[in-house]
Amino acid sequence: MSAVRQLLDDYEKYITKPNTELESENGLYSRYQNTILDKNHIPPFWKYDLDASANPYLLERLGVNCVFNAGAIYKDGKYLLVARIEGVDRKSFFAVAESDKPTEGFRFWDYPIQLPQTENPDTNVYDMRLTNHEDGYIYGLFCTERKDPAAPKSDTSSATAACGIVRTKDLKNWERLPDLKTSGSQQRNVVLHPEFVNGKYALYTRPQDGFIDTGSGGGIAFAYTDSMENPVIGAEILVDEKVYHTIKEVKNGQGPAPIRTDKGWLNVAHGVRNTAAGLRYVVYAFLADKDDPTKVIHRPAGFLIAPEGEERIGDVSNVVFTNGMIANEAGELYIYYASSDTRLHVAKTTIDKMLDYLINTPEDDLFSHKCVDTRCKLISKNLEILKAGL
Ligand code: M1P
Repeated sequence: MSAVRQLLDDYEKYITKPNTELESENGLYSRYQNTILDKNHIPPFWKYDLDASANPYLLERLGVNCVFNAGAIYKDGKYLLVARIEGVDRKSFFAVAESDKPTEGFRFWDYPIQLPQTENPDTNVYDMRLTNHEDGYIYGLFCTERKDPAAPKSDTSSATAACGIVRTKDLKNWERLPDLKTSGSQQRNVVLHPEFVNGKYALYTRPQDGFIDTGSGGGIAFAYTDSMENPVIGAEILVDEKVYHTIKEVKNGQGPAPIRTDKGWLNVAHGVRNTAAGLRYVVYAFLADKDDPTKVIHRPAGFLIAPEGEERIGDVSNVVFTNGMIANEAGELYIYYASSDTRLHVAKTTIDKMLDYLINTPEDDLFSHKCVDTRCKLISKNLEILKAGL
């Protein structure tokens, strides 16, 4: 068999291997044995020059480092992910991967997305959130990163983050809109709400003072714009603030666009805390009022998903991050989460289970002694039940 044939066969075998649901550790969701997307899902013809005369040693010419943080959408019975792919040159870009199934068989379309540019080209782009908006478009909001123009010449690492915007109807033809104009100096993790609110487009924002530090930016906020062709937001209303000694004490950010349920808006986000080993990113959830998405009505304490086992290790270790989830007609919910900025996984649950979790899990008591009181109440209730006999 030729070396090229071998490459193509290995790739085909890898991307079509079945995935196994693992036993749930908490009753709420289950993980899967294999990753959904990683660098081995990249088609060989994106990396190698397959012309034997130009590449006699069959070397990779354009390597890929990792595949992670993916936006997600369910369209015409297909599960579609817009993944963040990072080349070995550190530049991230987007590509669509498609499957008939939510947990396996994702295959990238032949070409990555060739993102139209504004007059101020993006140096780097990442973390697209897809929103199927009631205006009829699918919007993709992502972080566009550029060199900080205010940095001194010798500083070749300071950057600025802003929200780039594209829209499409088919994920093939993308229209670039102007970047979001906000009063704060930087923005990341901006997400479009799927419905008009008070007749306006509504956005989840995450104002931040610096590129990494959110500083005075207090958490996930909510803001309005009259149009997406001229996206300008005014006041940012704090929806879910960062809080001392919680899983979101350093910063947080909206995950995918929230899902409307009969009990309210189901939101999934990421929270970041500090440790001696650096920042730790976890995924958490909250429920907002169905008539007022700015009003959080349930905040279960702690994380929903935290990095486990091999998920802990990667280019940026101790991180799980999500910007994509899909609810299907069967009421199943798939949360696509990446680990350690390296690979993409899926967690499977249902809308009903998530609502039960959101509504009935106690909120964070914020003090150890109060958390112990809450736990003791549960223990004494359970001991009564056990004493009475099962
Ligand atoms: O490295 C972890 C994550 O860091 C950023 O998230 P945040 O803006 O909340 O710090 C993003 O760059 C994200 O892509 C990355 O996964």
